[in-house]
Amino acid sequence: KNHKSFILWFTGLSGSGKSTLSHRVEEKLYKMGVHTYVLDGDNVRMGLNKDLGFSEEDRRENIRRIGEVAKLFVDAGIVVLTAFISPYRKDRDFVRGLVKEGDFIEVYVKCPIEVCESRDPKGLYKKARAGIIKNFTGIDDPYEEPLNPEIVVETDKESLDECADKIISYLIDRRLI
Ligand code: GGZ
Repeated sequence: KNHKSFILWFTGLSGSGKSTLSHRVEEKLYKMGVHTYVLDGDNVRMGLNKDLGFSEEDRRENIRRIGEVAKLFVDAGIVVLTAFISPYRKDRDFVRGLVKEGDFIEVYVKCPIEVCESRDPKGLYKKARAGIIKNFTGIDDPYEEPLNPEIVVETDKESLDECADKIISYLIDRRLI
């Protein structure tokens, strides 16, 4: 099926649901015949970016490389979904500037930190509170909320499918898919 290629850039706190949501959106796109690829911590921080940690500079370099890779996927005609905290506005805007106007769609996966912390699937918030992990986003490291994201989903109020459908509708409305 012919479709445009672009980046769906999910940003939000650890435990907000970025990775789960990006994979659900991918599943829906696949069923519509859209060629996609998801970049997330599992396939990027384990490989390409395994030399990087969580300092401000390393997070910037993490996002920069992911942005460059995402751009290559877009060149190849693939819809790329990325799921990284990407806490700094200027780093996200850097990636926005890498691609054509409209090809960077910022999805703010909004969720109160209390809810993310109560989910704590990997026990990382607990470790951050205990001081075992330092510079943890939302605890002792910043998260800069998007000011003008193309899409906002609230994962504490909407179901996974409602969030995914909202994103699909956005893409259909703008004739991107
Ligand atoms: C935030 C951390 C940290 C620190 C390890 N701060 O819930 P997770 O586990 O699976 O997702 C988090 C992931 C964040 O990596 P990103 O590449 O998305 O971050 S960034 O965009 O800021 O570069 C979390 C885990 O790694 N993790 N230490 N200190 N998250």
